[in-house]
Amino acid sequence: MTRWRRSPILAALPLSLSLFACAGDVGGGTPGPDGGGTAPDGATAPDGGAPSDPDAGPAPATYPPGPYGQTVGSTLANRIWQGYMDTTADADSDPFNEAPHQITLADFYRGNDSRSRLLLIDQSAGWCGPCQEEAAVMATSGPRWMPRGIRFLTAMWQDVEGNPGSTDYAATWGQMFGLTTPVVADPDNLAGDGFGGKGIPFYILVDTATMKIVEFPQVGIGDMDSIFERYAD
Ligand SMILES: [Ca+2]
Repeated sequence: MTRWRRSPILAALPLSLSLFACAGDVGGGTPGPDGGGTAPDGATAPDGGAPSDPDAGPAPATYPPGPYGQTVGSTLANRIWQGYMDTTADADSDPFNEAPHQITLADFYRGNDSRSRLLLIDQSAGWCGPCQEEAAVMATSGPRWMPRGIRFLTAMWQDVEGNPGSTDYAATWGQMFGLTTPVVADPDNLAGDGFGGKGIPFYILVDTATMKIVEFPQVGIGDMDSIFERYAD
């Protein structure tokens, strides 16, 4: 898998993507991520009798205790983003026809998602060609593996011009590649900073039973099937 160094290389930008991003900018000025208020933490289940029922709505988030770290084998500290993940607000599996909302690592922890087995965090940037290729792979890999407990989270570090990722751009990215997996804005580099990765896309595999880092894969998503199979239902 090709990785790009962590700096924008605008000259290599495909024209189609550039035009798409420009079109997306026209409608700028939408509310920032902080105005949300749709955090899942306070959601109440429709009945109190089946807390483990995945259809009962999000239970109060729990998360493994520390100590936390950022190396293989360490427990990853919980992280909070704003972005898109399909909810039970509608019957489809499109994350992007709903308002942006808070998404945390706790959402993928098996204590809160009983079907969850493994999480692939993919930090990408709009200017990164290999990130675009990998997003196209995720569009098919996601629906294939999600039913077997493999979870995916794309964190958009920067947009196509190297600006900090926004929820608007997270939606642009997800819709551009037809993703059904969550996409968040990562302007603070929470999915990259501190892990020692020098290239992008940057991947972190997390065992969601413990939220411990399994590895930082050096291969593309299309070559992760054998890893997924080890954890899948
Ligand atoms: Ca939806």
